Parts: sequence; C-alpha cells; structure tokens
Amino acid sequence: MEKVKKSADRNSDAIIEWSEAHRIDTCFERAQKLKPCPVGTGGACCRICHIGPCRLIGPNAEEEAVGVCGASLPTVAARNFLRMAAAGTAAHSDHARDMVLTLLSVANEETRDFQISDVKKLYRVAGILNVEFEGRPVNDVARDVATKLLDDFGRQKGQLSFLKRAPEGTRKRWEKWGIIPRGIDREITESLHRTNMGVDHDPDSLLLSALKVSLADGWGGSMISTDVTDILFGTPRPRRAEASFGIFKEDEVNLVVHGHEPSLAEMLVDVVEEPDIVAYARSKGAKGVNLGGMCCTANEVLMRHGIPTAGGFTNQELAVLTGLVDAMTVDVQCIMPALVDISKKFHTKVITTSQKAKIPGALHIEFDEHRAREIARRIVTIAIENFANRKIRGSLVSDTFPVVGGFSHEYIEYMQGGRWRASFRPLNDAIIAGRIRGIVGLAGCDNPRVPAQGLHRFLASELVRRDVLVVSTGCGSAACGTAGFLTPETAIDIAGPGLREVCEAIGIPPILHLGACVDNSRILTIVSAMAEEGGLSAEIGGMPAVGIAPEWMSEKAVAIGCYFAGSGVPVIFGSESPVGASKEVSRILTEVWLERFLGAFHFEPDPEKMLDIALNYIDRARETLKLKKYEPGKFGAERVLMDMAARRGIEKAAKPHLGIY
Ligand code: NFS
Repeated sequence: MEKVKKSADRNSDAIIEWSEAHRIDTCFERAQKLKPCPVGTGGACCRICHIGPCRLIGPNAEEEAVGVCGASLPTVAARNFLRMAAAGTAAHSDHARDMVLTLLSVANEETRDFQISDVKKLYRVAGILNVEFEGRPVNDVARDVATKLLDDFGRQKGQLSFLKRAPEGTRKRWEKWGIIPRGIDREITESLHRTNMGVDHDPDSLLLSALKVSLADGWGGSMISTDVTDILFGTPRPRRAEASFGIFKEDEVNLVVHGHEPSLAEMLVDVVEEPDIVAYARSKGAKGVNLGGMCCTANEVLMRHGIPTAGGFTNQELAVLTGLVDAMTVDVQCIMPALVDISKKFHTKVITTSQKAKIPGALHIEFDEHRAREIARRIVTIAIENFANRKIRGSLVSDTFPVVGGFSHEYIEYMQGGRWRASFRPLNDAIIAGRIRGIVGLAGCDNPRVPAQGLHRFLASELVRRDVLVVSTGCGSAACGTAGFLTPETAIDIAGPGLREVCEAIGIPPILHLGACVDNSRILTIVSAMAEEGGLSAEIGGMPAVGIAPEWMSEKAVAIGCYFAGSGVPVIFGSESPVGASKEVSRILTEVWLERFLGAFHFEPDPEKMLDIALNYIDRARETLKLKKYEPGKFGAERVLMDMAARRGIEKAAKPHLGIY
C-alpha cells in the first residue's frame, strides 16, 4: 500500500520523513497523536463561564441539550463562532493599527528609517478619505490620512471610512440587516460582550454580529493594512521570485522573516545589502546574507522585492529542520511555539520581535519603528555570527520553483488597459463571453490534518482547468508557489482554452498571487470595481465569484469567510464545521445568509465536493445574470483584449486614473 503523504509537497514530505527517522516531532506527528476533541470540533462545548464547561451532546442535542444556565446548542455554537470571528478581526486589525502608527511616525518625521514610497497610492487613499492632497506637502497628507484611519478604530458612531468603496446594493443589504460596522474596536468589544455569560442568546443575532465584526476586518482592519502598507512600501506589481526550501543557500547566511507585520522585514531587505554587513558576513566565511520569507511576511516581501519564500504555515518547522537557517525572526500570528524546541536541536536562533508575542526560550529583540535600522542590523549580525555554528552542510532538498507574485488591484486595472485606460472592462467582457467562467479566491492556511498544501493545489489546478481565474493569497499562494503553479507558463500547461487565451493576451498566470492574508481586501475592491464596471452584477452578491479556504485553521480565516459571505461572496471552507453540531446554526450560515446577502458560508471537508459547490455557484450566477452558458472552448463575442502593442498605441492625452477603489 502506498504510504499516505503528510504533505502534498514532495520537498516538505522529504523533510518530514527525515524528521521521523530522527525522532523529531513536527506538527504533522503531533496532529496524528492529538486528535481533535469530538465535542469542541462541532461547536458543542461551552466554556464561557465557570459553572461549566458544559458539553451539549446526545441524540437530540439540538432540541434538548442545554447548559446549566439553559443555553441551547444553537446558542452555544453561534456564540463560539462569533468569538472566532471577533478574534480574527482583532488580529488583522491590531496589525493594521501598527501599520497606521508607523505611517503617522513617518509623517511626523519621528522615524527616518522609513519613507513614503508610493505617493500615488497615498493620494488615492486620501481621495477616498476626502483628505485634500493637491499642492500639499506629502507628509501633511500622510498625517491626515493616518489620523483619519486611526479614527476608524475608536469610532463610536457612524461607519467605517472604507465601506463606501462597496457597491451601493451591497451597502443597502448591510443597512437593512443592521450590520454596518461603526468602529473596529467597538465591534470587537461588542462581540465579546454579546458572547459573555448571559447576554445574547439568539443564534441569528449572534451570527449577524459575526458578520458585522468581520466586515470591520475586511472593509476596516485588513483594507487599512493593505493600503497603508502599499503607501509605506509600495503598491505591488508582478515580480519574479522563487519558492521552496532550495532557496536556502549553503554558502550564505540564511535569515528567515516569518510572521505578518512587514516593517522589520522591509528594513532587513535593505540592511542585508549594506556593504559593511556583506563584508562582515564574508569575514565569517559566508558569501553574503540571504533573506527568505515564511508565511504572510513572505508574501509581503516577495511581491514588493522578489524575496524568495520557503512556504506557508506547515513549512515553518521544516525550514528549521533543513539545518540551514541561521536565524528566524517571528512577530505576530501563525507562529508555532514549537519552533523554539526544534531550533534547539539545530543551531537556529529564533528571535521574537513583537512586544505582543513572546515565546519562552526564544531570543527577544523588540522591534520599534523609530529604531528600525539599528534593530535590523543587530538581528542580521546575530544571524551572521551564528553561521559558523551550522551543524549541517549540504541540503536535504534543493528544489526551487519560479513564482510570479504581486498582482495588486491597481496592477490588475493597469494590465487591462495601460496607464491611461486602466479598467476592469476586459475582465468583465471575458467573463460575459464565457472565456473566463468565473473567479475563485483561494485563500487561507495550510493544515497538517490533511495532506498539507494538497487541497490548495488540487483546487487551483482543477479550477483553472475549467477556465476559472484563481486569485490567491496567504498560504494558498505559498502552496501554489511551491508547486510551480504561479507562472504564466502554467496557463499553457493547465488552464482551460478560454482562460489560457486571456492569460496569453495579457501575459499573466491563471493564478494571480494577490499577497498576504490581509490582502484578501484587494479581492473586495476588485469585485467592487467589476460591479461598477457593468455588465455583470451591480453589487458584489450575484457575481460568478466564490471564496475557498480549503485548509483553514485560524480564527482569522473565520473572519475572512464571514466578511466575504456578508459582502455577497459564497465561501467554502474545508475540514469539519466548527458549528457542525448545530443544524440551525449551519442553516443560518448557508441558507439564511444566501437569501439576505447572496453570500453563504459552507464547511465541506471533501475537496471534490468543494469544487462542485464552487462551480455550481458560478454557473448559477452566470445563469441568473443571463450570461452565455459556459462551454469549454466556445466563446461569445467580446471586445478584443488589449495586448501591450495596443496599449502603447493609446493616446496619451487622457487623464491618469485615480479611481475610488
Ligand atoms: Ni492567513 Fe492562515 Fe497564517 Fe497567513 Fe498562512 S496560516 S489565515 S495565510 S500565515 S494568516
């Protein structure tokens, strides 16, 4: 019998096998040893007060089981779900807050280590926020933008600034169902209050609150983080880079940046090139310092600087196991504390850098944007000095795969018409004509409980084969990247005939790497722009678009799923449902939300079924929009896609597009 692989990535699997032979546990062995609690998995465990924990189980649990206080199973499951959404929103949004505070420091000239890299993006955001920008000093505009965005966190009344970027039809639904988020912090606090012992017990009301707090993530925290990061470090445009463990070099100091907040990583990109740092590395016997990324930080620096990535969530311990990592910086979110124990078996220095996230046994060097360069230099020096302590020479895996990443909203707009005619018209037309069947956002974590990365790869390839354009973020992008799926050549190899034609005309891969997990907000503005462009749905709901997080595990993923569902995009999550114990809660997430918002939240562990559900939504949306029925290889009439030559021919008198999105 063929051995079941723990990771679908052959390079990851080779390292896992090596670790097993050497009796070093990773998340893959721990996942096998530690089965999920059958009560908690489906949301039937209430730990909210200390009369319990109460387990709401039994043959008629839905109707009959109650906790000591009388809370029913639907109440408990909905309450647990809302807490996950609130925690996810808190994580993305606190990250966003730090980015805004950095922007404010830059504007106030409190730090000279960072500058505003993308003035055009600053103006675009200023325009959305009604901040005057013409003829004003850049730092003044930046200060006003940062201050307005900070207001979104603490606002008590009114609504978040970026909600107006959503189509009117979508906003009307939010208004009708009372889920317009006011301030980000207020919605998080209210969610925690509602789920306190003895407060909100109505599953529908609790789940509406899950949508509300999550909209504060998608159209608040995450969108703020994306925009401010672009302003500070540049709006991404496609870049070539490499992925997998072969990015580590035997003759260079390998320093990995792992986590989420990109400021330190940005500074490290600069510092590793400084002549005295390179000279110091040489003096220690290395050729230089090789920076590599891990998880979402990897996506941030890949799409802005072409820094290579070692992969996503389940690859983090495996990176240390290569024995080639001299230091790994970690900040917040998705960091396995197991890294510290594993690193002790090798020589790797794990360096925690956030005052919010410490791990016993790790070296702690706190990042402060006011002293960014000094701190980055200290970290690089530690990595260099550790190079000589490497015990392993030669690498277990040397594969790398080329990737193209960095498709921002702005670039996608640009690639469809050049600087002067940027628009979403060609994309809409290709969908209308049936060349592109629909769009799927493939997002979220990778997970050691399934052949890790495998569900992402399966879905990505099956979707593009069926002419579905895939936009990927976070560890979904990493899983595609380490499989070699993120190049334009993939279009020729695996994409369906219509999608291939579009990709070849524009010169893009059929899977567009949009960035980190907070950059799912780019998908929101892209579908909003498509709605505005016309010819498809006039709101986000009803578009032939679906979100899939096949290997999700983080609370942040729940928040993402909710903000997509609440905005009108049906989402399908893998694994067992965290509300599976309650039929009523599951029904609300799928049927009721679909009726109200045209988005729905499904949990489906079987990848074939995920694919079916997604295609079904896409085809139903096409039918409702009265678009040509999708048939592979048969297209309707449409405008000619503009290739590069056509774009160059466009007259230059027109005004550059500053757009509301
Ligand atoms: Ni997002 Fe999952 Fe984490 Fe990034 Fe990766 S695990 S929910 S993709 S690194 S946040």
